[in-house]
Amino acid sequence: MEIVKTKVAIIGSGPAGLLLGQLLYKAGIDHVIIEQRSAEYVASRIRAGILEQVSVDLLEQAGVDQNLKTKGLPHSGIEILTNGKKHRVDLSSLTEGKQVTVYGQTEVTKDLMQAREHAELTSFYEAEQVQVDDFYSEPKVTFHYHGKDYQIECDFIAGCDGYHGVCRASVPVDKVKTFEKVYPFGWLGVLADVPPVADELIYVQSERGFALCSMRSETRSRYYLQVPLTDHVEDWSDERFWEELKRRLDPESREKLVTGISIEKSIAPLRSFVTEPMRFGQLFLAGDAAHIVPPTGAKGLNLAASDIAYLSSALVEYYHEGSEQGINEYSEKCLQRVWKAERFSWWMTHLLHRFETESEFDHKIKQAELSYILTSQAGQTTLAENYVGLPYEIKPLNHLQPVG
Ligand code: FAS
Ligand code: PHB
Repeated sequence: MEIVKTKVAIIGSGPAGLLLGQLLYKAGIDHVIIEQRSAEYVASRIRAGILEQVSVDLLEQAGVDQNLKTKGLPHSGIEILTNGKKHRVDLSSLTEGKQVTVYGQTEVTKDLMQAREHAELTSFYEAEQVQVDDFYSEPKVTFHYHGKDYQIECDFIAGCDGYHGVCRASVPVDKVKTFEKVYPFGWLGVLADVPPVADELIYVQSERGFALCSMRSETRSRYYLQVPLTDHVEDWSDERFWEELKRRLDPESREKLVTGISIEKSIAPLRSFVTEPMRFGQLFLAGDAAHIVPPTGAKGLNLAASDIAYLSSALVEYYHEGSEQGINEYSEKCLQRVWKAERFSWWMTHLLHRFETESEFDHKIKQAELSYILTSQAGQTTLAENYVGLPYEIKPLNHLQPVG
């Protein structure tokens, strides 16, 4: 058994784990990352596409914003298409100049992995049989790696291992409460090297169901269609996808749409999920390990970032100032922001998707709500301030050294 001692053991090398690792490195705090998949697999995953301003600021503090600054696309508005008519929500004018940045999660992950490799930090990829133990006393992580058994002895474990990870599953059932809502449809996503249909995102509410026109760059587009949970990706040829998307678009967008061969196509289920609390002794859950949102509000990746802002600040405060205040407040502070993002993501999903079991009255009420939101300054402001991201309640991470 190979024994490794460190301060923080991070389980999972997705955006949450990698960002935490980078912020701990900048604060001079020793840590390791243990990941069950290969580095190639992690770097190839295609998921989110929108970064809140606070997430961009955090990536800048982490010293990994070089590509983001040159390749990210700042967006000051979004379009909502309903009843065949597009309505622009001017995010920036409604939020004193805030905006979002279009920059794929895949790129964020690659930038963080590149920084980690450059700093020659310890990561165990393709770790097997990962287990977390004794996180109420003397935390340990055991796993099998390259033919040897390892035991990490640490002060803290950061459970950044996603919805299906081992950390939340290792908490005694009487210590944890979960809240869940599963939606009766999924999102069929297509990535294609074709120019986006518009300069900004178009969220589509149509009688045939929800659609989303997004992008990754000026030459690469990301589109989604609401599909029944019974659908399989094999049911959807590229041609069928593009024809259905056109049916949900307005005439102008239909005319402008450039179609092409999909380079990625998948169906993701939608759920809302929250774990309370998010701290168990010396084990902290962060990102998808603790919560899931339907992607309609573009919050998943951004919530992972805000958890990591709070957790890295708490750990820096503990090791640099000997204070446990941040650690003790971690769960409550995260959950304040998590539940607001859960509400917003549920609300956007409820408003823009077609629910087969919806009564005609409920449908009329939803149409009236959307019409109010799009024609009222107050209504558009509530949408805008949630979409660009609510502020963190956190003091700046002022213990960070410049990255060498
Ligand atoms: P992740 O799931 O990204 O990373 C967890 C890591 O832990 C993985 O690398 C996993 O291999 C590893 N792991 C799991 N179990 C382990 C174990 N036992 N031992 C070691 N490692 C383990 N969000 C949006 O905002 N917009 C979107 O459009 C969007 N689309 C999505 C599509 C899909 C199919 C999915 C699954 C999610 C999508 N999300 C979207 C949400 C997504 O972006 C997450 O919020 C984001 O990946 C969260 O990052 P992490 O918390 O790091 O979790
Ligand atoms: C994406 O580009 O993948 C994306 C954008 C906005 C969303 C969800 C996904 O709300």
